[in-house]
Amino acid sequence: MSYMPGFGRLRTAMTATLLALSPTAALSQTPWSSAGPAGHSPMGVMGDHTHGAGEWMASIMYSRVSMSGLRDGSSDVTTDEAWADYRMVPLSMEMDMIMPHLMWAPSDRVTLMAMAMWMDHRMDVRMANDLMAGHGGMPGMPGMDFHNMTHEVSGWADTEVSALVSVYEGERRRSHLHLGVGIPTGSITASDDRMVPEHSRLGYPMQFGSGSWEARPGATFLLQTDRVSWGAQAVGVVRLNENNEGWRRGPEATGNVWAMLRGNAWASPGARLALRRWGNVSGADPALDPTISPENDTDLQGGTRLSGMLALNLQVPTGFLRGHRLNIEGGAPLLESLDGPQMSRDWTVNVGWEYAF
Ligand SMILES: [Cu+2]
Repeated sequence: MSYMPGFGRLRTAMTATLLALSPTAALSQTPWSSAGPAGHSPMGVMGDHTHGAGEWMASIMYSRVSMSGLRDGSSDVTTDEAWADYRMVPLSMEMDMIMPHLMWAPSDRVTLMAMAMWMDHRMDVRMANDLMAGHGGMPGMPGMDFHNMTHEVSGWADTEVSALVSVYEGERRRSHLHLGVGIPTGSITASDDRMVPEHSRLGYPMQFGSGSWEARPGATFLLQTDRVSWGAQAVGVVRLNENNEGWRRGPEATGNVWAMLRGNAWASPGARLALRRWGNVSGADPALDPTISPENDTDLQGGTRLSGMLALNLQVPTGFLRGHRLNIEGGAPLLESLDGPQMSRDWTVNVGWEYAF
């Protein structure tokens, strides 16, 4: 057709116009990719990625948090100092969580997610002898007006269902919004019947649930280079109603920034910074006397914590276990400021298995 002057130019212009209008024009960009061990965030970040239409992912995470000692602001408070003001003082606490987690994408744009949490909390406390019920109680130490005991509670905590909606895709980057709802499936009336009935209910940190319906909005931004998968995420929790016991947990905000090294088909080491701020309780549970323990005081529940975590994501690239992921991370607070006396965190470990199909 080169003998027709002008046609070539016309054809070039038409092709360029068609390309610009076509939805496949975006394919000339390199999309962000969830493939490989660096394609997922460190284990403790939820809703970091979305799935393609029709894809499912099953996951289960085990998490342990270890806490000990008390803190007011960023200063330590000793057990004896707190004992001067209270008749029950927390000494240490271990929290185990098992979280089954299911994702399903009805379309490329929307991924639905459901997460349940089974928890076990064990808290050692120093307790005044007169808080102990007469029957079957542990006797106090001779000559002491207190003894130590362990409160243990286990059960299901609150459940989350959410939609992750893709809002932007560009050259090796993408972002999605989180539209989450917290369902109050966790107990807010856990108690220890070894204590006198009027004080047997356990404090706010030992209750698994919020007892409230919750809005959990958020946003995630992902960016890849040849060497690194970067991510940033902000998620909030707002309790929408006062619970049946007359109180409401304060709002929470969590910000995460992470980086996972790319380039190996099996393993990706990485790191994350997590900043969390959570508010005090409003209202109050009349069964919790704040003069007995800081755990019962609605004004001693809030705080801010910046944690540093090291992560290792593993994925099986071939064979019959192809696509299975095992992610591990662990870390500790770098900065912690608490409305206290409140128990201080020592370390956290998250281990999880994930499989998309
Ligand atoms: Cu997934």
